[in-house]
Amino acid sequence: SMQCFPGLVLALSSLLGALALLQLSLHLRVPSRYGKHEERLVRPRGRLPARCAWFLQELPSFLVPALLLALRSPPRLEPLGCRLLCCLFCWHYFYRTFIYPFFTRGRPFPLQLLFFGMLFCIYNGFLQGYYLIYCAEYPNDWCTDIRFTSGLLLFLLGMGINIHSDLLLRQLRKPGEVTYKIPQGGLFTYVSGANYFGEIVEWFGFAIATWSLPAFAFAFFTLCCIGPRAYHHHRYYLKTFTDYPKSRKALIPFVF
Ligand code: NDX
Repeated sequence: SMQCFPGLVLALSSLLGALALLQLSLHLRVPSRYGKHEERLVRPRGRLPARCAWFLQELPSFLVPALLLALRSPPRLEPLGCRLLCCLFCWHYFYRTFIYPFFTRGRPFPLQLLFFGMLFCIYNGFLQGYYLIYCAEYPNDWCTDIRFTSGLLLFLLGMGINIHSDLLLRQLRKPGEVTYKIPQGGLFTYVSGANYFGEIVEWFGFAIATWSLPAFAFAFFTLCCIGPRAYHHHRYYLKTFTDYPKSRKALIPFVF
């Protein structure tokens, strides 16, 4: 049966950190080509409806850790800390896989990115699940540790912001519509990338609560992946809408 190989965790986490830097260097100046940043003429074919695409892409991030958990011989997650933390990860991806895609009104998603996105979700789902199920060890009172409690609070706050902002974006369109409008309300009052801000807060909260290398690597990847994207969204809005609110920032309220 499976066991913990600390060297494997270190190697996979380092590679995730390296992917984050690669992502940053590739997409700091040019955004990932999906959604409002896709050049229609360059890749007219090879897209999947947003619903299928987001479902397929995010499914492994739910399935892989859930399978690892189911295959684990009992006691599955002896310390309460590990059990709760693995469930938090699965909970987010349950939302992202089984709820978010069924309500999205997004444009068709490029197949090529879907493929890489899926690979990424398999990789990260395995790393986070494997670490929490086979490697993590917490003292019995981890649930009352300041890292666990503050991290959990940040995670919940970030998730709340992320889901609420996803909802506000969705409501900008009627079913079948594909145009872009100025997002209003919630944290969009302060930033163009409110959903991204929520997601980043969420994964840094998760990293603090698990106090683990894999989770910090993933939080860093999230920052490098959707941080620049928030900036590109912001530039797109400023370019497209002359009446775009001047005081709105790109990602972090009042700061950046
Ligand atoms: N999926 C994470 N890199 C990504 C897919 C692409 O979950 O090879 C990262 C994720 C992947 C990426 C993923 C990883 C890196 C990849 C990349 C492809 C290439 C890249 C694999 C896995 C790669 C290397 C080389 C390093 C390996 O029509 P539309 O779609 O624009 O409509 C949108 C709508 N909307 C509006 N509607 C009306 N008016 C407006 N003004 C509107 N603005 C937007 O709202 C959408 O339907 C919806 C949301 O759009 P948007 O653009 O705000 O968010 P989106 O980027 O689509 O993300 C959706 C949610 C969001 O909550 C976000 O926080 C979360 O997913 N997310 C997204 C990306 C990554 C991620 C989380 C994470 O890293 N944790």
